[in-house]
Amino acid sequence: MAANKNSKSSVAVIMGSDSDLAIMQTCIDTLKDFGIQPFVRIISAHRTPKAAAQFASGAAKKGIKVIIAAAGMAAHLAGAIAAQTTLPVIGVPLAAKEGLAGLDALLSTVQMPGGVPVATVAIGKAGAKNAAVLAVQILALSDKTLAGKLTRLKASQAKEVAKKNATLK
Ligand code: RP5
Repeated sequence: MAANKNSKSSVAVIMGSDSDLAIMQTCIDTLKDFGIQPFVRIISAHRTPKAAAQFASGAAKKGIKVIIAAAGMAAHLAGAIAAQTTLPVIGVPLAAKEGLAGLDALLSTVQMPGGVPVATVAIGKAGAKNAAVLAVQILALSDKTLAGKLTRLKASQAKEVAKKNATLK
């Protein structure tokens, strides 16, 4: 898997199961496109609750600035992490094989009680990509190089749409 042992990563990407990796690879690859090597781990709120609490409470000390947490089904991972840290947490709801097409995970991730936010993105691949871009946007507030890369991403997306539009008859 794309995990690395670099404890200096500014972004952590954690997921509830290896079955989430196929989708979350998009998130990892997008971060790498911005030059960010994420700290990647499989941690489950339900199957490894102690590891989840330990990771969340120690993340800031490791130098992590943003945590992306993805899970399917009763997706409590992002919320459980947010409960233990003041770092921004981005939740990615996933459509698990035995789940309810991701709607179960979406509601479990987004419906946090007041005072414990999880910035929740869309279900699946688009959400996985947006989680990475949102993490970069947070980091770019104090990083001009990342801010420049974001500006270039927006410009290339606009160019892409214009190109598609131009091919319409
Ligand atoms: C969640 O349960 C995981 O995030 C995964 O999306 C789902 C199913 O996990 P597996 O049974 O495939 O390991 O905790």
